[in-house]
Amino acid sequence: MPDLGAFTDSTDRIGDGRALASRLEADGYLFLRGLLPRDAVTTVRQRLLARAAAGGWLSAACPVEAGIAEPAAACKDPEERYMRVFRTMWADEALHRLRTRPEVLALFESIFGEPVLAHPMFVQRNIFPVSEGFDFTTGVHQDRVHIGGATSYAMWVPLGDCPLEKGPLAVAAGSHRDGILATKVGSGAGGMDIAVPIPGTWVTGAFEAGDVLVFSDVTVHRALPNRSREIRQSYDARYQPASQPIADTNMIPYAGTGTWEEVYAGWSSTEDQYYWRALDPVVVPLDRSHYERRDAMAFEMGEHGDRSARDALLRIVQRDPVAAKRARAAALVAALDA
Ligand SMILES: O=C(O)CCC(=O)C(=O)O
Repeated sequence: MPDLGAFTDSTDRIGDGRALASRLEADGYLFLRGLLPRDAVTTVRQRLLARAAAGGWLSAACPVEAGIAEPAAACKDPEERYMRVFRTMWADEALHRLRTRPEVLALFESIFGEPVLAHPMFVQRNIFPVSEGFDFTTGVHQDRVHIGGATSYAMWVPLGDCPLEKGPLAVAAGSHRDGILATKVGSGAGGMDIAVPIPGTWVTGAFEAGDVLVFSDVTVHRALPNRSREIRQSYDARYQPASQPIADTNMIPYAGTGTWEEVYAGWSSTEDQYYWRALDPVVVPLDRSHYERRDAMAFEMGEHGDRSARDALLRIVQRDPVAAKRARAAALVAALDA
């Protein structure tokens, strides 16, 4: 682990909400071993691997349960060849239920001292190994600018064991104390990079199935490169006190996976569907000011032929609600690629 320290293990604080909250407040993260039952996690892993195999993502020479990637199939969100397989994974009912297991809700309720809202939207990631022509390692970022709403906390969960070479998450401990850091157009999450020196101390660790990492929406984090032969599968879900506002973008299914009706269509039971309705969340518009700044910068850079604006422009094409903006960004991407 060159340049990276080891996570502080907070497992012995589970059940003591005050102790967990004070560690979270001090370090900006909690590393908890065995919060989830190993077999619940590995069951979801097998379900998703079956879909990965059906989609041609896994080496035909190895057993499906080994999760060995087929290098020629390497793809990433939001390419259509990724989305074709991913859509079926994101809709998996056992995956959805893992996020709202009693152990998880009890953990956050003990920290918040009130009922917890698990965000309906969450991310499931399938990271192919790094190769000469492929690298989809998550760059350095904070979540707040993308998640909005009131303060929320992510839980990052690898679906299976995740040794260091398979690319687990790393956090900059203490980086949350500086709040939202300035961003600039870049190739990081959402076409943005952090524009200032990263505060705090980088830490990481090897995960076993069932281990989880909790961190605040202003804790700076990134992934390590996946240098294994396996696809690194994980999910990151977000949680907040149920009384606090949530941004509208967290109330809909992950981009490109359809409507809730479509997501739920293949489920064997209606249990846990629309679970958030009982909490009657206060929904507010996403604060788009960070994206607006990124977009103004990206348009100007794109118009000057600066290719480093390409990721941000693509993001506008994929996700911006305004059609005219999407068209302007698409024209600039085409011009940069010409
Ligand atoms: O899993 C990854 O590669 C990135 C996860 C992440 O950025 C997050 O949980 O916010």
